[in-house]
Amino acid sequence: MNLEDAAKYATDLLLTLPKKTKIRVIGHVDADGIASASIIAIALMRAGYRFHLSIKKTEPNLIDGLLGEENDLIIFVDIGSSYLKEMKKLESNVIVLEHHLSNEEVPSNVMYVNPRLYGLDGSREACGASVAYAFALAIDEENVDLSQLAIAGIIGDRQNFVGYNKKIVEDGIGAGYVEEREEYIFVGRNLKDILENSIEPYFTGMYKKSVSFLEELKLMPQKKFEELEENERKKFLSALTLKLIEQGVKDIEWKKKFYFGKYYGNLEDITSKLNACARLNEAGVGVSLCLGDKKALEKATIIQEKYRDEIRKELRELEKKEPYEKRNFIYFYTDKAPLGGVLAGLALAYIPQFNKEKPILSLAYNEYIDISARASQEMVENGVNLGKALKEAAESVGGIGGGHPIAAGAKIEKEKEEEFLEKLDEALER
Ligand SMILES: [Mn+2]
Repeated sequence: MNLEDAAKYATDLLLTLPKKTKIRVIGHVDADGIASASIIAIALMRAGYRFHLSIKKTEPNLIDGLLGEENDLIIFVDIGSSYLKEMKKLESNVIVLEHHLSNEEVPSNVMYVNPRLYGLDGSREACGASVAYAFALAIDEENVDLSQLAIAGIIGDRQNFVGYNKKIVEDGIGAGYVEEREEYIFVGRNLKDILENSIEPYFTGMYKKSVSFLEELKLMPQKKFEELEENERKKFLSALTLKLIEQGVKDIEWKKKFYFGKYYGNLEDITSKLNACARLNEAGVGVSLCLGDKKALEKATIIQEKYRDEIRKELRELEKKEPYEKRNFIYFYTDKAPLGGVLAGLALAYIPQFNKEKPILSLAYNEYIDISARASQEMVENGVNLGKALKEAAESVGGIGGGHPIAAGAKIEKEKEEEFLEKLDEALER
């Protein structure tokens, strides 16, 4: 059996139900989760079903929260792998469309569709939105336009366009809904804005000296990137390359392959909007955006700007800080828990004193300590597995943890901080 067959079986379960059926959809609160849930929502609407959709965090009482509801079918998408056993408690049939790892037994009321069961790498070759797309396509081949949203999910989870994900792009392009274009990453922005506000890449110190930087190059700050003469563009990009090399950045790319969706425009930008909506507790706006609501697009643009402002503000603070260092990782504290992972990744990539060729952790004090960890691709290739290490270290001090080799998280009691950091150092040593 392959992923498509499994998706087909799952849709058989759905399509035997009458249209009046009460269907519950639960998605995960990130860009992939919102894209996934939206794909399911659109496919259900088109098939004439009514449903109730929520975007949820991974939280201990998620299943208990559904017990009082009367549902005929519950569809979990991009979430659910860690609740399989508990789903026995649900009285309805359940379809789980997932790509996260699980070792739990699947109860008899649950149909579990996960690319990992069919020889695909669930961290690179298929994400939640990919599985949702397979499901939507099995309902009706006309749903091929939803490849646009699937691509947003793939970008959101930073997966590759290989395996099943490759098929999705080919579907989208083949049906005329997706276009691939190589473009400079700075198109549409003026030079001052690029220097001061770009996040990927992030230029350290530039918020104070962008104008003098451009004066030295004899370039007009307000000129748009695409208005530069060829020699000016070369001059600008070589100066920026030099700047990033000074920051210790390894992967420098000024041109990139972008996917454009017929309904959505630049899908990387849509992903960034969905991500901002997820992080700033506005997942509903993200879903409406995917459903094609024009007002939601305006709102999401504002949310995206707000989110980027917050990140830049925090990065400017981090520039002034020194991280703490253990043998096998470095760490820093932040009071912005939802931004922890993003900040760790960006600091690792762009802020010199945070790039010690070791994994990096952010610690945020709440009721508990929320921990986010990031590694580079290179570290993962050399054997680092943050998901495994954080799970082991967190569980050894009574907390929870897990994730992917390159990005993971944990939650521990405040008084366990030192012990956790020691255990993690040991786990990463191995
Ligand atoms: Mn996902």
